[in-house]
Amino acid sequence: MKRKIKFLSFLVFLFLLIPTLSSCTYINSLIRIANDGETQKSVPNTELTVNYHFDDQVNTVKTTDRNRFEFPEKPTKEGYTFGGWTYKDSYQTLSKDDIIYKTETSIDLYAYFSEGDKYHFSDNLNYNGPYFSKNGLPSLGKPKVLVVPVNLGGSTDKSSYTPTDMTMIDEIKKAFNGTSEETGFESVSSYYKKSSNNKLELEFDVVDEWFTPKNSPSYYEQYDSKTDKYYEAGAGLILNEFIQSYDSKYDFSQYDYNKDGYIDAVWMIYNVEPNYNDTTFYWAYVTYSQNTSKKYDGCYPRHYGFASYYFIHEYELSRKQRREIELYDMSDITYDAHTYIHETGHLMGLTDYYDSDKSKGGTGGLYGAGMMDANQGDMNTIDKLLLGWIDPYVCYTNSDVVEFNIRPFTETGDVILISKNKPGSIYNEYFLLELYTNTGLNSHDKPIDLPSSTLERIKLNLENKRNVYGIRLLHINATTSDEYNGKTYNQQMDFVYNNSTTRNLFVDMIVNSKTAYETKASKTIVNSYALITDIDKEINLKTSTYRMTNQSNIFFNFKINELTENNAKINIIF
Ligand SMILES: [Ca+2]
Ligand SMILES: [Ca+2]
Ligand SMILES: [Ca+2]
Repeated sequence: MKRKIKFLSFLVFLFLLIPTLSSCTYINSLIRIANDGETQKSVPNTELTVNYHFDDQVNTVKTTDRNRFEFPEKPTKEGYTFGGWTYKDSYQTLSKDDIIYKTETSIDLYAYFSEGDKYHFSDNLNYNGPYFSKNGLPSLGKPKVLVVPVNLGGSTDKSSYTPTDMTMIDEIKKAFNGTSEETGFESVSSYYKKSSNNKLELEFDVVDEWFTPKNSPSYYEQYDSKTDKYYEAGAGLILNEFIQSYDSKYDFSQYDYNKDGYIDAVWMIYNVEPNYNDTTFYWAYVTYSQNTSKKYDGCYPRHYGFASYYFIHEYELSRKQRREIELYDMSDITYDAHTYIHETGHLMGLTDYYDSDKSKGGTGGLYGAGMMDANQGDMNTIDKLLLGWIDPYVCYTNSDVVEFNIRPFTETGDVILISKNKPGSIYNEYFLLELYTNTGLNSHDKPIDLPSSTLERIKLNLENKRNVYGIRLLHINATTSDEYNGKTYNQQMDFVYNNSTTRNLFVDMIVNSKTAYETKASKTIVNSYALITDIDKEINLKTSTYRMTNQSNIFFNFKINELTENNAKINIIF
């Protein structure tokens, strides 16, 4: 659900052992490299000379027909991994299209090598993850997802929209499938394509009419808190009604991308304003139906998202309702998909990282940073690792390689996973170290004038100035529990730790202040201390008061040998 309150429905769902997840609010980005192919241009009809630089050698290749251009065979180098061809002093790995459309007739390309091996973990949320993500939305490939406009009677404020207008459906289409330019930030689809570096291309089929459930809206709203032989939220009833009545029109098996017998996900967008005072029904959330009474085209309906159409215009909505202040500038967003993007993260099994229960659990966390915390910016390192989008460098005590050259995480996926012992799985305790930059998907969601406390919270790495960069270090404990449905059931998933109620957190950002004087962050406010930028100085973690989950000291220090907005040279010291 959205950040806000969540609390109410959170408890209800938790009690009934129904996984419900959450959402929040915003993003947008300066697209450093827009590769969407929106600009139609033709391949120049000129010969192309490419000088390939590899160590001290230069290999020149001429191509007469640019359409037949191919990169040469990958160069090899002992102890290194070839990461692609780039321009000089650039971290942008180039594609064929990046080259052939160039108007220049001669180009110099440089081989990019990473030191040490990247490590591909075979486990991820969809296959080996916690219970919630089972039978959910795949995070790799090209799944298709149905989006159902649901008529629940319409807006309470009809001044600007007719509640079952086709215009609204067109806007839903923009929010889910639109381009960066059309939305002002990203659509759900364009966001995930960028964030996953093309590993996830979601296509949303938006139903071209409003589906009206057979009972009155209040029936579903009230049903939400009732139990049955299986638990079903009111929105789940609507889902099942829809599937039943559209069975003849749709082959639902096309929405089961991973062929596990469950429709991967269904989004329902209703035409009533969200209720900021009671977030149990008219809100944004993700959960699943437990109704397995009938298969449709060989599939059960299962995971679904439920959210108001009006989140597309939350900027106007929140100003009007004075309930949720904007955390950053949304005035340039035409169709705001932040809420749907966050919730779609839940459909793939990601959890919320904000603290939904202040009375319990440890302090710290991400302080608002990231899409699964305050609905802003790119997904974090841990998210992309869980979703199977990145291959980290792995470094552990006794590693051969302890020096790494990493490029901006948001644009390249470069990250160092630092573990005490050689990790066999991502479901473990470790640290993730990245070069954070406020570029790409991190570039839009910058703070606006807010009450100072909120501003401080959200300012984290997102100062409204150019070229914010530095090292971000996250402490992760992604241990899973076997006891789903049991006593150790935590939050909505069978991860042992979460960022709301457990003493040790699932993900905790190591900020300067923590290494200096805090055990676990006792402060919930951090600002410019969020990024570590000290060069040529050993960052002393081993003797800090910060503790691992088992209360032992941190097992490594590190040193930043070089730091620019394009790359960082990091030395891990065990
Ligand atoms: Ca059918
Ligand atoms: Ca499926
Ligand atoms: Ca808490």
